[in-house]
Amino acid sequence: MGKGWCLFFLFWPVAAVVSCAMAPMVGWSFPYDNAQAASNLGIRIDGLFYLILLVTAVVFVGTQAVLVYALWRGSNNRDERATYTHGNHKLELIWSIIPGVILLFLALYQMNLWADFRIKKYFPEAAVKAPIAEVTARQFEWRFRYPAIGKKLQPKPQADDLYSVNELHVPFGKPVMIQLRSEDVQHSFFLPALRIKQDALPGLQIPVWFEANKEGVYDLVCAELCGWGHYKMKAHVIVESEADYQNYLKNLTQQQFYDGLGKIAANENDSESEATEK
Ligand SMILES: [Cu+2]
Repeated sequence: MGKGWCLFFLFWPVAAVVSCAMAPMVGWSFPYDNAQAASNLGIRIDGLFYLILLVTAVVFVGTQAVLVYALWRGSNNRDERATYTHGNHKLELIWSIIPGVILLFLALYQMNLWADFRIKKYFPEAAVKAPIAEVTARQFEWRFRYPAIGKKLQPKPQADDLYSVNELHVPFGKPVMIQLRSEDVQHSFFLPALRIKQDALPGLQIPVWFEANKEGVYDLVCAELCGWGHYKMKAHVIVESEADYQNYLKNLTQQQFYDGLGKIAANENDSESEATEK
C-alpha cells in the first residue's frame, strides 16, 4: 500500500475529531445555540453524554492511530510479510475484558440518574402529589388538560378542567409532573431543550417530571414517526414565573367559561356550590 493511502486513512479520523471539536462553535451541538440544558436533570444527562463521548473518543483515536501506524510501517517495508495466526487467546481476553469493564462502569454510573428520571418512587414528592396537566398526544396535535385553579388533576375529565392545544405552560424553578397519554398511535413527548423524551403509548398513562430552570419558550415535538402529519406535531412549552403561570390559568378560565354576557360561568358555579354547601 502506498503512502497516499496511509494519508487517506489518516485524514478521516483527524477530520472526525476536528469536526466534533468544532461542533459547539458552529451550532451543530446541543439545541438552542448549544446552551446548557434548561433543566437540572438535563444538565446531568449532558454530563453523562460528555463522559460517554470522551470514552468513545479515546477508543476511536487509539484504534485509528494503531491502524495508521500499521499501514505506515507496512508501506515503508516491503520485505516484511504479514503472517497468518489463528488467534491470540491473551489478546482476545484483553479486548473483551476492557470494554466489558467500561460498559459495566457506565451501566452502574448512570443508575442514579436513570432512577431519578424514570422511576416514580424517586420523583420529587410535590410533583407526584399534584400533576399539573394531562398531556394527550393525538394525530396530529398535543392536547393539554389542566385542573381548575386550586383543584387537583383527576384521572377523568372534569366539567371545570381547562384545555389548551399545542401550548403547555409550566412554572420554572420547581419540579412539575404531567400525565402522558396517547389517543391513537404511538407518539413521543420530546423537549430537546430540557433533554426530556418519553414515548406516549395508547392505553397507558405515563408520568413524566421535569424542572425547568430558566424562563423561555421551548419546542415540544413528537419524536415518533406517527403518521403522515407527524411533522405538524410541533408545539411549545412556555416556562414562566409562578405568577405568570397563575395568570395564564386565570385567563384560560375566563376565556373558556365566558358565557357571552359578561359572566364567567365557572366562577358562578363555584359560588353556587359554595352557597349550597353553606
Ligand atoms: Cu406524533
